[in-house]
Amino acid sequence: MTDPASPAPVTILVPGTLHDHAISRIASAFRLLEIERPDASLVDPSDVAAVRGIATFGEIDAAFIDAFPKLEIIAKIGVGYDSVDVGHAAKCGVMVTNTPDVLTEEVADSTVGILISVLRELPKAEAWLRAGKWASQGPIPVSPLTLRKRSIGIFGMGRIGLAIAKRLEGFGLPIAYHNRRPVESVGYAYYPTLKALAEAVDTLICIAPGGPSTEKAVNAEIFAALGPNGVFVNTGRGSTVDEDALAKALADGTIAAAGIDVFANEPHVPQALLDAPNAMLLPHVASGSAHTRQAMADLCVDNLVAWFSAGRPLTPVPETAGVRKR
Ligand code: NAP
Ligand code: 8YV
Repeated sequence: MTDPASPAPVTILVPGTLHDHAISRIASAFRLLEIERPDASLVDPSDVAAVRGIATFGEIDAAFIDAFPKLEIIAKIGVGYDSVDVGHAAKCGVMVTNTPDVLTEEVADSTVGILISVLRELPKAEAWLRAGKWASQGPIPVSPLTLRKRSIGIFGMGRIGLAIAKRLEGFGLPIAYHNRRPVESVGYAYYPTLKALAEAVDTLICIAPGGPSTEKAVNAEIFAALGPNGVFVNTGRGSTVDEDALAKALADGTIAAAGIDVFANEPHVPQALLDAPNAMLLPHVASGSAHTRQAMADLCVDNLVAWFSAGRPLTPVPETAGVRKR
């Protein structure tokens, strides 16, 4: 693709791995420049001034943004964009886009699946069968926990939180939530603090964004409030949880069990969580079906195409919604 205002093909930089479908669409619509990781020294000096867009799955910091004087847009695959220094991008007049909505139902499905798997110990039951214990020892002991009669607390009643709530409402369970502000259109019980929510429920689902405002918000105090019948599920961000406090709460019975899809320092998982038999741990898979990842890849590239052809992306993040094409 060339910009109507300048005849040279637009160069899009991809630092690190990206979805194959996004790569092939970028390569056919733009000039694709790939580097192994977001390190500006890996870009040939003759290409630095050509880079006008970045497409990424991962981290983009202020120094990387500063390295490209003609950078106009960072298109993130994923709805969460805590890995991008969006404040710096906004200050530099660089647009940032994400991929909301197209993954909402998938992530909500996965979250409910994780909750039920944790409660009914489905991974342990499968391991029992595969180890031949069903034949040699008989039925696996019944699961101590159940979804029945649980009360659900959702930390982050946004697009995905609402989709999770609707599903669990269909299971006949009471729903409450915590956000910084109540959502006018929903009738679920609102708690102005996370602690008050944790005290009121026995099942806490975190689907809030990462970043400074939620850093370690789920900590020892919250686990104590959730209590010994408490179950914690996190499909939001790992940075939102004090992982040491979680491991301790699982080990000493402060809470009963957890299902964790996201970690503070991915792909590294704390040993204390790996050692917890009452934790189900997943490698950040909540949006990870071929169908949904392709939709995310398409929206990422559609944002680039819309920016360079019409000067307006489809899904800007709120912090850069006011950035205009120079
Ligand atoms: P969203 O529509 O923006 O919803 C986020 C919700 O969190 C909002 O209701 C917001 O309400 C609340 N929130 C934000 N900061 C908060 C704070 N400091 N304290 C309390 N509540 C806060 O986003 P979404 O599309 O539902 O996505 C949510 C997050 O899910 C993403 O940011 C991402 O981290 C995670 N995610 C994970 C996966 C995965 O694969 N595991 C996949 C997709 C998304 P207020 O602004 O009123 O506080
Ligand atoms: C992605 C996610 O797997 O959308 C998000 O915020 O966490 C997931 O859907 C992740 O963004 C891939 O980088």
